[in-house]
Amino acid sequence: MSAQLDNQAISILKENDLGGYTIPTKGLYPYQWNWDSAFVALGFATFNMDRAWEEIELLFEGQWDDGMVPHIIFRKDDPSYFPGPSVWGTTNPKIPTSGHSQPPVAATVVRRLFEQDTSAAGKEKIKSLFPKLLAWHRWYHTYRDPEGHGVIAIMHPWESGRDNLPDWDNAASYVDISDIGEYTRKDTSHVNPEMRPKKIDYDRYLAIVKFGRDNNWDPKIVAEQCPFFVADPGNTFILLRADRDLLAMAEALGETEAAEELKGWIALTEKGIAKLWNEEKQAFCTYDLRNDVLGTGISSASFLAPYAGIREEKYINPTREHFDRIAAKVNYTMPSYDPDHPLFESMRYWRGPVWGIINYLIATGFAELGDAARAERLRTDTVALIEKSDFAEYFDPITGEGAGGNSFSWTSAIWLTWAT
Ligand code: 2M8
Repeated sequence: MSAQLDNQAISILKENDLGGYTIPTKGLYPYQWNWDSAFVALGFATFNMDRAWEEIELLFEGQWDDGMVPHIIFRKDDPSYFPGPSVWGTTNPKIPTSGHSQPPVAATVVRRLFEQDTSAAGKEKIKSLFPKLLAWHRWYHTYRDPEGHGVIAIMHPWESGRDNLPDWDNAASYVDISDIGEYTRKDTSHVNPEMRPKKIDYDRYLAIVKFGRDNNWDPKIVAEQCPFFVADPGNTFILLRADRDLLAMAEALGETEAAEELKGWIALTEKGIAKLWNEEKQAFCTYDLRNDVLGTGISSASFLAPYAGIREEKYINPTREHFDRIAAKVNYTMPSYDPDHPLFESMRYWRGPVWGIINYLIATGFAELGDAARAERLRTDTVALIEKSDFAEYFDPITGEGAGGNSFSWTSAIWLTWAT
């Protein structure tokens, strides 16, 4: 079974390879996505290291002058996806891109490639990628944490990568949707609409894109005025982890000034996460910085504290308890949203389904904590899901049914690098 699935996963990555960069899946997502490409690089690294580096290098071709690495790189216009480059209206001189970022997993991936590839060429790759990664992290800390709270905000649900998470609903309800005009979605022609965000979500997504476009995607204006600006435990923990990985690379490269800058960000975030801790829920939640509201929902990102290197028992013990509560409730961990919450929906995208990449991140954290049992539960559940339902985009945590797109790149990559 395993060898057959290995071959299938390799074939999917090759089929979705459009020449140096990989699309998440045909039809539904025909462009290069930011964190998808980072995970895909881990998959390629299991059988073709050069191709793994290339995936990351092509992602950074889309980097903006201010350091931001966009969430989509539009290498050629494809009418099967909405919203395409003309809706974003960005002015990046190099390649058309979207106007905001996505979870910064790339530095963590690059560190792994660097450790795997001990060749002289590997050293050259990292030397050229290091300043680009550092600039991106600096952009995040400057513009998505403008007041220095030590937590990272998103300006659009898409920036979290967890698009229709119930935790965005309240903050997004303040976004004025009266001026968005007519539009036609494409996603619901590829996938059952029951597995996708609702119309009200898309109305709000487009209103925020309009805000960005009207303000030339200026990150300073975004920080001051964007109608949606919510601190995300996902991006905060992922960046904290990535800062630590970048610090390890800075030390290996003798980049002392950068190392000091990274240490400052790490110290700030280690303290800042207290702002996301909901004492009553005993969990890490979102924080709506525009409206000053601490969220109450527990999502899969609430379990990323170990991955971020957080070790305080006051955080870790309740995190384990929530894990066990949820694990007892579903057949397959980790649902993207708390199954005890009234807004949980087992098949609707980021409101309940299991995502292989998130399982991989959470399990990495638990394993590093020495918590092999919980890490292994995540891995064996992921294996069981893929064996049952193939390389789907996401899975129902109760039935194990696959959902969204199929022949999905990051599910294949996660299989190759971790689950198999
Ligand atoms: C999903 O998001 C895109 C927008 O970025 C979409 O639905 O159109 C999310 O799952 C996101 O995390 C992912 O990177 C992207 C491509 O797989 O699809």
